[in-house]
Amino acid sequence: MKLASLECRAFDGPLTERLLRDPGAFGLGQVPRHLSPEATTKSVCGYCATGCALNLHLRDGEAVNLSPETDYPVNLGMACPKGWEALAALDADDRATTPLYRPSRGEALEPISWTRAAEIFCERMRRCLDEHGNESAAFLSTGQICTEEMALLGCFAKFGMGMVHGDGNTRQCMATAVTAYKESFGFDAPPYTYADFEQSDVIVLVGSNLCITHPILWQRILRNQRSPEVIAIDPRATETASHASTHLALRPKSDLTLFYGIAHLLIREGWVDPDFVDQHTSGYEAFAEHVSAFPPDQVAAVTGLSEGQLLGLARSIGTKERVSLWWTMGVNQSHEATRTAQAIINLALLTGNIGRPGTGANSITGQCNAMGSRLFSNTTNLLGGHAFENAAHRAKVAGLLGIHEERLPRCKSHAYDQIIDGIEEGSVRALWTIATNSLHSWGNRKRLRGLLEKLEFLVVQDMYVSTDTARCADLVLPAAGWGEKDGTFINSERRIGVTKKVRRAPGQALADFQILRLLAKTWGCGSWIDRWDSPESAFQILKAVTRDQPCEITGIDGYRHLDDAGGIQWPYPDKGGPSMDQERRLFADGQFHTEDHKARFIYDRVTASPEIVNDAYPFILLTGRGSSAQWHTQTRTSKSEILRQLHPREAYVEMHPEDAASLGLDPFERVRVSTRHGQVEVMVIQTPTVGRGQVFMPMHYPETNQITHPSVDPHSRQPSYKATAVAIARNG
Ligand SMILES: Nc1nc2c(c(=O)[nH]1)N[C@H]1C(S)=C(S)[C@@H](COP(=O)(O)OP(=O)(O)OC[C@H]3O[C@@H](n4cnc5c(=O)[nH]c(N)nc54)[C@H](O)[C@@H]3O)O[C@H]1N2
Ligand SMILES: Nc1nc2c(c(=O)[nH]1)N[C@H]1C(S)=C(S)[C@@H](COP(=O)(O)OP(=O)(O)OC[C@H]3O[C@@H](n4cnc5c(=O)[nH]c(N)nc54)[C@H](O)[C@@H]3O)O[C@H]1N2
Ligand code: SF4
Ligand SMILES: [Mo]
Repeated sequence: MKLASLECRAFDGPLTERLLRDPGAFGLGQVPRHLSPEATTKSVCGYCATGCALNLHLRDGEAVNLSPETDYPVNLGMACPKGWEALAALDADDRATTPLYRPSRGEALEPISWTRAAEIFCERMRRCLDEHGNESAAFLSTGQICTEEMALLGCFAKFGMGMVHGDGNTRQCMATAVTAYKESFGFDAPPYTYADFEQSDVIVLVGSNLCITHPILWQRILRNQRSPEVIAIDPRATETASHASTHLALRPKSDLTLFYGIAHLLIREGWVDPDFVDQHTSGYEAFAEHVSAFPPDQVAAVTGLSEGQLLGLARSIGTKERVSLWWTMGVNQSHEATRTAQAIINLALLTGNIGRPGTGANSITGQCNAMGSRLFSNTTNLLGGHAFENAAHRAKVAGLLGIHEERLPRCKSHAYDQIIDGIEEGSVRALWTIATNSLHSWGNRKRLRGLLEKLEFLVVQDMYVSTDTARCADLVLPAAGWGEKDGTFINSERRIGVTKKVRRAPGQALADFQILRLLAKTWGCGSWIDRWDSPESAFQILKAVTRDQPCEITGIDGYRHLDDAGGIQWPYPDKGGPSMDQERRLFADGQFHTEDHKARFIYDRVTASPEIVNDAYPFILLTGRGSSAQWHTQTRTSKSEILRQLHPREAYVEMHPEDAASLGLDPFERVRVSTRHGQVEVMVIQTPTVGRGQVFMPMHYPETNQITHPSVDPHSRQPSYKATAVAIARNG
């Protein structure tokens, strides 16, 4: 098959492709001639989890320009538009430059000093916790700050302040993959390395629009010399699907049935790897029995795919030597997300596609440090992938941190949705958000706005004062952003890389690490905090915590080692391991992290989506990313003139032309999109890339989450953002 690059989409494709190929045409990548090579430093990008290394070109110690690093195993000299424009987010009029406080509701935010801000934070949080108990204050953090920062946040909030509940935006993003891996493999361990994209014969992308969400990983697929078959499973004909060899446009939320049906066919046709199943898995017999109830005719009726398409997919997965299965938000954000992710894992287990080059059941991560938050945020897991519920784990972590064991909670936090519900019920009275813009990114915004207003105390720690959430805050803590601080990120393939300070933060803005230290000192946490005196000393503490864990990194000396090695994938124990190569995958020995070292087949009954389509709400609304140039709630990407050229300015809904015709809609007409949760007015774009009966809205515009709702998967509690029943009507 000949793989083309991305060029299909009116807004995004051609310009992005040009930018990837010829950044100079956009005025990018021009290294000022007077700069010597010594004035360049390497730093990992702070947007997506691909984890590209960028060279920052410095003048008088401040970055003036950047270009992608050629000698880094991730991006090999490439960067996507956001990476190229990473510095643009730093120079903006709406940067938060001083702490701000709202003495009482209805009054304006007023500038205050850091000393006063820390005092107010501590006084009000302490009063809340003292009067209403440890569950009355909570934090919501992120996958977009450095590992050292998120670890310090979790330690200070939980062990210092005594909070029980803290979660992050990673709940909206990766919770499903975490839960699925933990149950199936015994540890949250995405097994792959990016080289697997280049070494597969078959690449199955499920609910992943790689071309625009991880453009550099798509470029890695283009480098595959084995003429791979690329199969995109997505209800929409996305940029990725239109460049794949095969696009399977299944009905939204029919993935679980599809994958049980494929397992049925693999078993029926004898396309399983009996040795692998026998030696390295448990639960096969019962799983085979379960999927016997998913014959192709029934699966075809549910998914909308033909029996021929089902057999074709099964044949590709079952008969080719190296098959890798990748998934992202089309899977993770669903009402039965965890079981769907595990149904994908089951296909890899059935066919022995794990631990070899070009294979794997591979969750692709979203944010630059979502992987760091999975292991070190102290929310669902205790630091280092430990369990709050496990007494031996608590003793180990407390001992290494120099904290009394009794200060460690014995249960994991409430999830994001439970924290929000807690505000409604009155059990949560104070909330601290760090590097997440909840009021834009969480579903059913109208309800959330009311709840944020109901809080007694809302603290927002962000780079900008203008975010939807910051505007509601009682206290704004101004944060330095990517490029203005040091630390590490962990990318999708478990590679730890260093990100560096190449700019001074504006005004009095401080790195999150420094903000947290100031708050912890003011709180009076005790002497343990003294050891967290710099990001690199924090890294040394975290290293020690990982000993004897599957994610052990005791063999990494420090930042210099990481930089020289081109990043290092976990595990990297000081006692060495089976492979210490630059590109490493897990489970080559077939030994998983469960008690019997076998991976588990996990399955369940198929359930109906909670959002029912009916005459009043006849369309299914899918949401997701709209272009490679837009990042989430756009607080950062909207600052770049170049990125703004690469996407539509205002919110829009994509609709199939025949559906639009049946409603009598004109091209680009403004329409009313209503759901059971709210209504908005946006422009309609007619395109056959969405199926009949479906519509699509990118999440980057505030309108989208005014009408979605965060119903969650029961196992991961990750919201199902990609299936809301909607009605579309002419405006007026
Ligand atoms: N440019 C850009 N890149 C980003 C981000 C960004 O904001 N902008 N965000 C980053 C983050 S945090 C994340 S998590 C990733 C997300 O990366 P992706 O998951 O690739 O992005 P999405 O567009 O959210 O969703 C992917 C696809 O899921 C499909 N989908 C919807 N419902 C279903 C379904 O029922 N079944 C299947 N099989 N597919 C379905 C959608 O049509 C969509 O094309 O991107 C990361 N990269
Ligand atoms: N409908 C719908 N909703 C979705 C999704 C979807 O597909 N559909 N996807 C979900 C997913 S996968 C994700 S990951 C979330 C993302 O949702 P959010 O996390 O809310 O999105 P961002 O815009 O990335 O917000 C990050 C915030 O942190 C600030 N910031 C950036 N760097 C720093 C820093 O270093 N320090 C501090 N303190 N602040 C910083 C930014 O200015 C910004 O306000 O959205 C989710 N919401
Ligand atoms: S692909 Fe991701 S990590 Fe690489 S430059 Fe783009 S945003 Fe940055
Ligand atoms: Mo995400």
